[in-house]
Amino acid sequence: MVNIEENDVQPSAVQSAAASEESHEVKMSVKQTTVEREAGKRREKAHEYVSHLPAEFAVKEYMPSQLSGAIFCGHLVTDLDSIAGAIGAAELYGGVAARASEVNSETAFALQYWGVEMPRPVEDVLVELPQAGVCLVDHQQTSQLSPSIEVQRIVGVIDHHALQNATIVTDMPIYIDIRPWGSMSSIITHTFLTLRKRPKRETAGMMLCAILSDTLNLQSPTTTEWDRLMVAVLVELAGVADVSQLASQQFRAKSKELAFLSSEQLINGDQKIFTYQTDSFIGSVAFAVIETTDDEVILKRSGEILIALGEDKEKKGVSITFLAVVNIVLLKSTLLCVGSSERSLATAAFPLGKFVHCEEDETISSLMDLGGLVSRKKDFVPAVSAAIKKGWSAARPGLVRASKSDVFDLVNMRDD
Ligand SMILES: [Mn+2]
Repeated sequence: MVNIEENDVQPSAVQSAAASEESHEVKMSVKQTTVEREAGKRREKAHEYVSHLPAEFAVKEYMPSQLSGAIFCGHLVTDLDSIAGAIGAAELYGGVAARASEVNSETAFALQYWGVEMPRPVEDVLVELPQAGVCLVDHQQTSQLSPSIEVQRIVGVIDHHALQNATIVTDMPIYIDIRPWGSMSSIITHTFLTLRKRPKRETAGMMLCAILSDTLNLQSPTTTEWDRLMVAVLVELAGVADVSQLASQQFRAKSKELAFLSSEQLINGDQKIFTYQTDSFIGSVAFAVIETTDDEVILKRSGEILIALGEDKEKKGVSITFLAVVNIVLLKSTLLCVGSSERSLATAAFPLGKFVHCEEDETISSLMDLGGLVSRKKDFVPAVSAAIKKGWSAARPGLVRASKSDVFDLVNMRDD
């Protein structure tokens, strides 16, 4: 039984490990990155876990039999956590990894870096294995589910997202493992450890990259102690000498493709829609996020992107549309507000936000500097929801101002 406590790293051991390491370090003045520091602090603990893994696998803990031989598949508009998690879970439980869409440039980088074969499209795998069940990874909402997957075939869910009212509904009990951690790949890594199984080096590498991606190098507010510990474990299992270098290569790969994307593709790469019903506001808020190492490249195109945002808003019939450009190195964000409703809601939601000059758009301020807010799940959507809860109302005909603004009901609110 692996028993992990959140604060059981001995301070003295940390200091002496750090001291002996520094004495062998040539560049002593180099400032440690968050990942280096956090992984370094947990190196001994991670080594302890890894060194206790037996050479041969023996089943001692619960092994869900329905996942054996299953197809593991992540969400639509797939990302690295969905792909790495599917690969890790397929290896762990003995099944086949599949993908719900084409992969992004960050995922392609990780697959190439670790020499891992691209999972095949889920549509093909479902036909080839007509008897196999499906285990959803990194999602459980019907809106993120590949339309090729029949709900009756779902035998499991491994995820780290909120359960809201678009969650799948099944006739039979299924295997569920949902934990409030920063990355689904952290859950799979932890299960490898509790089942005393060692992932292949390249699988460990994929899961490491996925945790770095989902937690923005362990710096996102969604990061938990478990994510930090699993990163340290995977650094050892994958034999990564310089995790910061790997992270920066990966984040560069992630940003590279953005330059070639149209405004429409940028908006739809990672957009989620939240529906609200309060006394003062009934409607939906689309919230798109672009994570990049170079936000200037995107912000230079803000005029063109704002026009596309307006068209996208009309096409989807949403009340409000936001796009946040997140600099994942400097950990700061800029919010694009397409119209007066957006500016009004942004002002209510982000009182510390500052409207900044936009060259393309001199008459109205459309860009808001959000400072150090970076997470849709923890920063952006809670602030927007709170403003709506407090009685913010869209200045639009057909919407009645609240008489009782404290009555608040969220309908179909989705999360990262
Ligand atoms: Mn994820």
